[in-house]
Amino acid sequence: MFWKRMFGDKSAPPKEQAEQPKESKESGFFKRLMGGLEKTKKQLVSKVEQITTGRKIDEALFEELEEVLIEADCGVTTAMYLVDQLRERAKEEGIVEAEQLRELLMEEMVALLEENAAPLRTPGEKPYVIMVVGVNGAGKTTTIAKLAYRFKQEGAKVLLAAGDTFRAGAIEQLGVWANRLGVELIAHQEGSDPAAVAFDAINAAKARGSDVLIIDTAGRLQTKVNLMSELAKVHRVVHRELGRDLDEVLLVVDATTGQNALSQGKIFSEAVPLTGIALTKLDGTAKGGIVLALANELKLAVKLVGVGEHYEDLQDFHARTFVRALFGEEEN
Ligand SMILES: Nc1nc2c(ncn2[C@@H]2O[C@H](COP(=O)(O)OP(=O)(O)OP(=O)(O)O)[C@@H](O)[C@H]2O)c(=O)[nH]1
Ligand SMILES: [Mg+2]
Repeated sequence: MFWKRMFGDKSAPPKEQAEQPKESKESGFFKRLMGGLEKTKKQLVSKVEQITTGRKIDEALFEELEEVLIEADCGVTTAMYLVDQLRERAKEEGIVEAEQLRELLMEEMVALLEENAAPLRTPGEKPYVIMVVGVNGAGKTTTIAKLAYRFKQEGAKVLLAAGDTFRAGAIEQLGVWANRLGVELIAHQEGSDPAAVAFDAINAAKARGSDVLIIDTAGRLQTKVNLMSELAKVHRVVHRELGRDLDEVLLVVDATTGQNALSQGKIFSEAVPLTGIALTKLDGTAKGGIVLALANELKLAVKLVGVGEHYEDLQDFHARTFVRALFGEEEN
């Protein structure tokens, strides 16, 4: 596993986890992903099927396809790109039946996503530090809990930093997760300086020999300049105390927000050096096409996807698995 590769299997995962047969767990993951993508599937794949059934390829068809992709929030640029690819390949490969475009569309989606994909960085030095940023309510704190759960299962010693000192109840929320998951927490008073929390957290992680430190931050609209510079300051302090780059600076994006996600990606990456995206709430949206827009237009790797509120509902993003799940095809 990710963690053991780096630091060795020094503490065995809890029994109940170890006893789960691996195979059923993995196909369970796939089913959950598929279930989570149900709405996007209806919006996108079912419509692609409708317009391509029993039809010959013509220009009107390509235009309809483009519209379907835009409605599923792939974004105009990306929808046009994908349809252009299809047009070209249909011509090159002499395809006339519209139904054959489905397979090509899947291939093109996978290619686009793979080009910009990357897994979570492999741990180098201890502590492995993840800073989590994003707009209000995107799912940052929940994603942190899910990550903490995962690292703990892998035998890592996890420390969380309650860097959202702004929203009432935010510190308690992370505290409840820390308790439930049995991981440590660094927290100050509500209203205190988030950079000071981060400072303490880094030094506590070093002193306590934590394997992983995950830093929560307050939700902020990307348009609020002062809040964005506060975020840059928190990052600067962490970077300085750590004496190297953070392992991950993850932008958490709510998949239901649609095209605004592109503006979030652009502006947050001007404030802090984003290393990837965690896309949440894919289970509640018909607009999962945003994954394609983010990869294509921002060149930011979607690394994780959230498909539910439970702490197990976080998955590594795999382009091929994602597209297969979207099209409702079990992997072989
Ligand atoms: N369905 C679903 N809900 C999610 C997912 N991720 C988070 N949520 C829910 O989204 C809501 C907001 O989640 P939080 O983790 O508190 O979001 P946040 O970004 O920390 O919010 P602020 O700290 O207020 O900015 C909660 O009700 C979560 O349960 C997901 O993948 N699927
Ligand atoms: Mg939060």
